[in-house]
Amino acid sequence: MTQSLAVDIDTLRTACAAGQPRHDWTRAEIAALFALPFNDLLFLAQQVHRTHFDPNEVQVSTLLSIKTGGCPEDCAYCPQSAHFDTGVTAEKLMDLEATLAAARAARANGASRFCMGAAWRSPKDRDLDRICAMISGVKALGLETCATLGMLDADQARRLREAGLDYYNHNLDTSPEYYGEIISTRTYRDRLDTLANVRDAGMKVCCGGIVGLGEQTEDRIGLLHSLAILPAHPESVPINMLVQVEGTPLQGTEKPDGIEFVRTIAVARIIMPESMVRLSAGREQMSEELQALCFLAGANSIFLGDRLLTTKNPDRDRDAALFAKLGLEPMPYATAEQRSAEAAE
Ligand code: SAM
Ligand code: DTB
Ligand code: SF4
Repeated sequence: MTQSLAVDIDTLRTACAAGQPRHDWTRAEIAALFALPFNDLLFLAQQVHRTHFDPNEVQVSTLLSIKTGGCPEDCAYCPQSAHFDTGVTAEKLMDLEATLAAARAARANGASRFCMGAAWRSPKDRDLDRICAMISGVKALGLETCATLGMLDADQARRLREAGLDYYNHNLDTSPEYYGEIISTRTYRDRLDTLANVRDAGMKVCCGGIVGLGEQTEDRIGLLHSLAILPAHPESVPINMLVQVEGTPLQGTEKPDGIEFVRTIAVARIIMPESMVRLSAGREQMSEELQALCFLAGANSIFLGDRLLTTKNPDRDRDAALFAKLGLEPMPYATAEQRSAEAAE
């Protein structure tokens, strides 16, 4: 018997609404979700969201650039690449005390997770001692730890895990087909290999992508498909809206439609029902209404604090006002920790 490639959307909707994770998604199914009438898509995303999460809680992470600029990679979106003149100057790895002071401030401001980012292709073994000390120090403050340091081999991943690293962020960014248009200094396979090393070392995965790279809907489908067919769904899925930075090749790229962005969030929520979906970079440029639609579509995590790595994020007062208007609460640390423990079982 030949199998039909056509997707029966009513059957798919009924199956999705139950909120059970699957790893055998086809691109055709994901495309069918993208093509749903907007109201139907958001309703389905809310149904799925409510099977696993309190719809009024948002997990809050704070980001710190511990090693800024001078990166040898050529990611066309990134202000930290040494290939482009963006005005970001290369700095050395931050010292331990300054990092811990930033983590204490983040905790005081309600963050449950502290994410340390470095503009590296991959960490040098000589830097890992200080990185491991930072991780242990942040963990001792009672925060979840996350790092994004570029590619890792199996041994580096193991060392980070032993130091207490909970999450590793490593994005696929876009579809496998479009990847080569954006980055030439590494491959999709390299990214998947690092993700496997992170998993094998026992860490949780934070992996997502960017909307606004000049990609087509097909590439957003390809990105979400690559994430959803991983052996385990990433526990965190950051969806970034490109922050356009003067000097990068993508400066001036046509901005994607906000509704397309919301659709991307909603489909991520539906196909990875147990993951935290992070409304990540780009909030500074978004209206309150667009952010509210993203939360309605199932986003339940943000970066809080007036800086991302090198670009602006909304300041705390603006986010506090938005949370108050929408009746949102920061996810208590205990809940975030408990969810992480459950996911690890
Ligand atoms: N160098 C490491 C790496 O690439 O994995 C870690 C830091 S890198 C800045 C982390 C992620 O930030 C990238 O994978 C990309 O998804 C996101 N990013 C970088 N520049 C961005 C921009 N201008 N707008 C939106 N997201 C961006
Ligand atoms: C992610 O997906 N987005 C964050 C975090 N992971 C490391 C980084 C956004 C960077 C935006 C550009 C900048 O501030 O330099
Ligand atoms: Fe380097 Fe990461 Fe920026 Fe790419 S995204 S240039 S790897 S810091």
